[in-house]
Amino acid sequence: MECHKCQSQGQSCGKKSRRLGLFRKRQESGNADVSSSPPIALVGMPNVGKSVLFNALTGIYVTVSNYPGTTVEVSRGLAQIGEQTITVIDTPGMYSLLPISEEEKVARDLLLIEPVSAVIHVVDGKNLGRMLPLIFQLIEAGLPVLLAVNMMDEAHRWGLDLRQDSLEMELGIPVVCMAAALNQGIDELKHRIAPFLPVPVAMIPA
Ligand SMILES: Nc1nc2c(ncn2[C@@H]2O[C@H](COP(=O)(O)OP(=O)(O)OP(=O)(O)O)[C@@H](O)[C@H]2O)c(=O)[nH]1
Ligand SMILES: [Mg+2]
Repeated sequence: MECHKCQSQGQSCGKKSRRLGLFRKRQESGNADVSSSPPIALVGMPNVGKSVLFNALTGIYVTVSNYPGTTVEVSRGLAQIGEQTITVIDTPGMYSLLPISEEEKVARDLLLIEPVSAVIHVVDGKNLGRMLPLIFQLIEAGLPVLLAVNMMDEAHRWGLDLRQDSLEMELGIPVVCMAAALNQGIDELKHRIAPFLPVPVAMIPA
């Protein structure tokens, strides 16, 4: 996989992605958890752009570690959302909250066992219908979900458009259209995440 950062700047440095350990510096597990707020989790089906979005949201340092008791790698990094620095977790691709593979089980456990401030469900804007069952499962599970409709650059090329307001009304959750690989929609996504985060203690009036 090529370096997403350079692709998003319209260049190609020829580097391979962080997943191969060459793009970002690895740290020992735990160093990135400077935020006291529960993390934000990126979830969604395989190949929808979760890791590209993770790279766009997080800084230089990420931790990559095996989920306890498994061989499944989970990346954690820090994102600046408004005043807060918060941990973001990039989860393995999942089709359903009812897991079949080990990867899906890890993604499910990351969502349901530990508290999360927000869940960003990343979907492919070209195949929204296919993604709907998981959207409903996440909402029904009572998770604090935002929908990131990614790959809208390709969707537009296919002549598809999305009525963001209508979708928000129908689903009752925030919806952001984006193209993470082109760095489009990242700021709006951060803006929509902010209300999900606990107010930092220092900002609560005495
Ligand atoms: N055109 C376009 N391609 C994108 C966009 N976001 C991601 N991609 C491409 O989609 C492919 C998959 O991206 P990943 O970030 O690896 O997807 P993922 O969801 O992390 O996949 P898994 O880790 O396998 O679950 C890559 O080739 C990306 O370059 C986008 O907004 N537009
Ligand atoms: Mg990924």
